[in-house]
Amino acid sequence: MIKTIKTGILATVMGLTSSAAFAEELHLYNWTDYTSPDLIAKFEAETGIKVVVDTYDSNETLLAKLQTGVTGYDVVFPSQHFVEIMVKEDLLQKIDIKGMPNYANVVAKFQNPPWDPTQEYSAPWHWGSASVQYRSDLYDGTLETLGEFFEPSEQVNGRLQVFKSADEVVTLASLYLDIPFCTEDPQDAKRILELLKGQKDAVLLYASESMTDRLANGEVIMASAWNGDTMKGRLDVNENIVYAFPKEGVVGWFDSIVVPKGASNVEAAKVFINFMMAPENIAINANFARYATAITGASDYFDADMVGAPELATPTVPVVFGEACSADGQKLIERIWTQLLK
Ligand code: N2P
Repeated sequence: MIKTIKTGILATVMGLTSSAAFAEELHLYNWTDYTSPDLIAKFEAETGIKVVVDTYDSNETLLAKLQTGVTGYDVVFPSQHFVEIMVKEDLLQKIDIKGMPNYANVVAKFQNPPWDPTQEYSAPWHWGSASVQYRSDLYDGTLETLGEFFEPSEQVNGRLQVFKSADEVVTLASLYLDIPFCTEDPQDAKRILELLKGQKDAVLLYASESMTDRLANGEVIMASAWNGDTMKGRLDVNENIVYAFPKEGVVGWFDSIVVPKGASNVEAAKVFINFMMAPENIAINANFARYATAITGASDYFDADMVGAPELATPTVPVVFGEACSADGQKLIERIWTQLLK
């Protein structure tokens, strides 16, 4: 191990970045715009492990990939209800997360979370919410209600981007219609589908990537959103991009670090998980992706923009976390989605 670390440090010092310079590799599969290049550089320099990052757009894409069997990925980042689904489907490895030196840094209320009650599979990454964002200089409203998103005004017609994810869209629509998540009632499903079909006429595209670019160039003036991505867009690209906390609420999520079955670099994955539970490391990623953490002391390393950011403020509206649905509930969601996009 000492030899490995030395090799890595030497490689970094000499500016060698080809994989041949590293003794080990780690393949990450993470959401788009969710992995800080500075973080990866620090991890590689400190551990001598070469990191390769590939990206996905939704929990569904990640799940489908894992369901194909061996993927070549060592570490992936599902949201809470998808951790539960993946455990049930036997897609994840048990990892001794609680035995790691940095586990003590996990905020007590986030230890042994409901989706992994003995914390044998998942370590915290970031958490946040899903809602809607808009260009305050191009849109007349303030998104006080989700009705402005699901039953948009003429101004938004053809300038609306919606996530390409049944889970993300159906949960938000359920909040608007006051229908419980994971409903098994076909009448509820019918109401959700009607709402989404009505919205579809105004939708320019369904996609869970590039919302910021399209908002910045004005191609869309309203889009599905995760709070940190909106903050990143506001700071890095256009100051008029606003994250909404509509009165019906926002959808909460908590993303975790897990190791798929079939991963070939499990030891390197463990080093990464322990590394990410150190406050100074997760904070590098928070300063990049603009999301909250579950690690004690991380905020000591936050940059000034993180402090008091409106996107990260505790919302005054309900925050309802997505759940793993029963087979019947899941079937209804899939049926709504297929009918909508056909
Ligand atoms: C990716 C952030 C997505 C997090 N930019 C959604 N759980």
